Order: sequence, then structure tokens, then C-alpha cells
Amino acid sequence: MLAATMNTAESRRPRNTGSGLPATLVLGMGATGASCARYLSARGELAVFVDTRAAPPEVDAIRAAMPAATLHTGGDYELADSIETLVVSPGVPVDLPVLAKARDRGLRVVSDIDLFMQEASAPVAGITGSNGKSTVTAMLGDALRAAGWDTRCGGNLGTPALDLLDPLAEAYVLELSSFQLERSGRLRLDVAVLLNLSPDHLDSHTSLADYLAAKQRIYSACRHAVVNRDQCELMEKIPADTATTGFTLGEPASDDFGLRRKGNRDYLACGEALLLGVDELQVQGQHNLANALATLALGAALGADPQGMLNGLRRFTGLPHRNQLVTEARGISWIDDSKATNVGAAVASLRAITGPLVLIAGGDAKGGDFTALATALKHSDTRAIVLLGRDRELLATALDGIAELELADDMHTAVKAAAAHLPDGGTALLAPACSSLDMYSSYAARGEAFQAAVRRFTR
Ligand code: UMA
Ligand code: ADP
Repeated sequence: MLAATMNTAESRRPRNTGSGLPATLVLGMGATGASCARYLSARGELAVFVDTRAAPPEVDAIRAAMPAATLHTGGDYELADSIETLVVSPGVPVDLPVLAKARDRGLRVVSDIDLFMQEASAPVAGITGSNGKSTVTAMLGDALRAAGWDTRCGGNLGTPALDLLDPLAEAYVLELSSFQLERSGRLRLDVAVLLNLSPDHLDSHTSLADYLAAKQRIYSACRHAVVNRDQCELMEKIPADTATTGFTLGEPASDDFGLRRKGNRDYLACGEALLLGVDELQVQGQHNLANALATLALGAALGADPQGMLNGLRRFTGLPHRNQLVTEARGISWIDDSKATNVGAAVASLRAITGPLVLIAGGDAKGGDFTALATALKHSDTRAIVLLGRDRELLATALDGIAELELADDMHTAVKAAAAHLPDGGTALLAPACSSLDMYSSYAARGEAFQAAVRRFTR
């Protein structure tokens, strides 16, 4: 383990000192780059850091971890002869000229996830999908902890994988984005899941097929694959000899996880066995049932105690800005699903709501197609659609004729407009189907702005 190496005086001494000696090139000076700096520094290695941005966010953290490192910002970098390995952050363009040069020279090109996998000595679960990654990562983390395992969760969720490494950890749960998977080799995950696929990031991936191929890499060398039986096309690339457990929103085959009805109650089930009443979960919507079933399948594949896992699921209240009830005031339920940053997520959110509805949507459409959102809105009791952000005109065209459309310049106006269209017992749902970056620093900042506007309006 890394921490064991860190404790020896030998490993604290730089292995390679002086210019021209072998070094690692870290591409990206964001959170991932900073975690690489801490990791390489602990191993006494030399590194060069490059970022195409003029002022990348983690320069100070990188300098603090590796004061002697060379940093290049704002342009491409001429590959020095001393570079032996390149570590590529998820946001670094794959067509960066320095990467082509490195491959021509036969250099080792890896991701931070590849480095993490080399070091981790506890079982690792990898989770990807278009939607539900963070929820399942957090749910599985809580369930494994409730089953008695000291569990560390991170990756795309927030804490970079290398910062999770700890010899005391008994399990790791990594949320893996398509960008991380695309930049990684064959990951020897103990258990892996591709939860679902719906179009997203089509401004960055060249096609849906390319996006699916990046996601399917999660299965390429895993020990146990958890698969969504309701989206069979996602399993196509799983090597034939890989152990497999399925989850479905239908009735499960033996050893798979799914839903069963007994009397007038629905249950999470494994094969014929009823495990937990759906009404015992604190998270809402069919999509969260799929998330809970995937979590149980992942935990079972790792060998965690089932009763402990179920206790963890019972206590899980959901992550902020995912179908989060802000308040019930003036007869209206206000729901913050700012994390619904693509059409598939917004559709799942809409389906979880019964009764009169106003949808607040819009932002950066990321090349998305809004047909599925239009269909879901037509099948719900939508009273109005309030549109915000850069691509609101594009959404207005796609959603024309379904319900009254309102264009708002800011969140406060959007909240007021939503309330004006709702009767008592209605729901105002922020599920933008778009990324937030045209107006806010993150989906969380957008969710906070919504919650603040709701509080101001309802007080
Ligand atoms: N960038 C450049 N030039 C560079 C390097 C980066 O322009 O040379 C830009 C990228 O276009 C990107 C941004 O800088 O928009 C950040 O890239 P990064 O690789 O430095 O990102 P990190 O700060 O290391 O954060 C990454 C993940 N971010 C991305 O994949 C964009 C974080 O996920 C993740 O938490 C972190 O690693 C730790 O693993 C965030 C995210 O938004 C939450 N992910 C996307 C999503 O969930 O939709 C994929
Ligand atoms: P991710 O990390 O993949 O973005 P999150 O768990 O943060 O996923 O959830 C983001 C949004 O996606 C939620 O707010 C909800 O609208 C939707 N969602 C969550 N789980 C699922 C699922 N299993 N299927 C479809 N949509 C989902």
C-alpha cells in the first residue's frame, strides 16, 4: 500500500533528482492533477505538470505538494526526453498533440484510476452509467459501512481516487465517468456496474456509440459484472467468463435482484426471497428502486452481510440536489433535482411525480435531444414549463405545444412563474435536463440558487 511505502525514510528520498532524469508528466492541474502531485511526492518521484488552461484551479496545491515540479500552463507542451509516464486527467482533451507524441514514442499513458488500482489492497467497486452513479456510489458506501466494512467512496463523486488510498480501508467504491474510463486501461475491478445509458456529453463524445463504448470499458477486466437486465445492450462487451448478477425493475430470476409484489406491498427481492418493503426506503421514484437493487447486487458480489446492507439502505436519505424536497409551502411541493443534467435524468424525475406539475428546465443543452423529455411531459399533468439559461430557446422549440411556456432570466423569476401556474397540491420541479455551467459554477450552485429563491418566495 502507498501509506506503507510513505513510512520508510528510503521512500521519502527522491528516486530521481536533477534535470533529464526520468519523470512523470501529469496532464491537468485540477483536482486529479493535485491528487497525482500528492501521490508522486509521497513516492519521491519527479513530475512535470501541464494544463491548457491559462489559470488552472489547483496550481497552489500542486506547488505545495511538489515545490520542485515544473508547471506549464496555457498551451501545449514539447515532450521532454526525460518523460516516461503520462497521467491524463479526465478533462484533458484526448486529441492533445502531446498524447499522440507520447504514444508514437511508446510511453506509458495512464489515468489516476490506473494508478489507484495498482495501489489498492482492498476490494474495489466501480460504478458508471448516464444517471444514478453518485447515488449508487453513496448508497453502496453507506450499505457497506452498515455491514461493518470501513469503506471509502470517491472518484468522479468528488474526492479523487488517489486521495482515498488508506491501508485501513476494507472496501473502495469509485464513481467512474465516461471520461475517466476512456483514459484508463483495463481496470481489474472486483465488481463493476454500468447502471444505464441515455444520451449525455454528446458535445464531448463523437457519438452515442462512442459514449457507450467508453462506459462499457468498466467491464473489460472486472471479476464480477452487475448488469441492468432492462437494458441488455449494455452487457454486450462483457468477457464470456465473467461472473454476472443482474438487476431489473421486473421480477428477478434466481440470484438476480428485482421487484416482487406480495399482497398490496412491493418488495426488493433476490430471486424468490423478499428482502425489504419498497415503502421502507426514504428515496422516491422507480429510478431509486433501480439504484437500490444495483446496490444490493454490488454488495452481494463483494460478499457483504445482507442484513447490514439492508439497514444501510433503510437509512439512506439521498444526496443533495437529487430529487430533494426543499419545502412544502403555499400548497406546493418544491423539488430540487438540479443534478438532472441530461434528458434521461429529467425524465426519471418527472416520472416520480404525480399530480399537477411545473417543470423548471434549461441551461447548457450539451448537444442533447429533447424528444424523450417532450414525451414524458405529455404523459404527465404538466401545467407549465419555465425555461432558463443559454439554450432556453432551443428547449422552447422542442417543447412547444405541450403546456404554457415561460422564459425566465433568473432563478427568482423562474420560481415566481412556476408558482403562478400551480394549484394546491401541485409540484414545482427543478430538473433542468441541461448542464448548469452557462449560468452557475456547478449543478450544486444552481440547486442552492433554486433553494434560496424558493425560501425567499415562500417565507
Ligand atoms: N481542462 C482544460 N485543459 C486541461 C485540463 C482540463 O481545458 O489541460 C478543462 C476540462 O475541459 C474540464 C476542466 O478543465 O472542463 C476540469 O478538468 P480536470 O481534468 O482538471 O478535472 P478535475 O478538476 O481533475 O476533476 C475531475 C472530474 N471533472 C471532470 O471530469 C470534468 C471531477 O468530476 C471529479 O470529481 C474529479 O476529477 C475527481 O475524480 C466532476 C464532473 O463534473 C464532478 N464530472 C463530469 C460529470 O459528472 O458529468 C464528468
Ligand atoms: P450521476 O452521478 O450519474 O449524475 P446522480 O446519482 O447524481 O447520478 O443522479 C442524478 C440525477 O439522475 C438524479 O437527480 C435523478 O434525476 C436521475 N437519476 C438517478 N438515478 C437514476 C437512474 N437509476 N436512472 C435514471 N435516472 C436517474
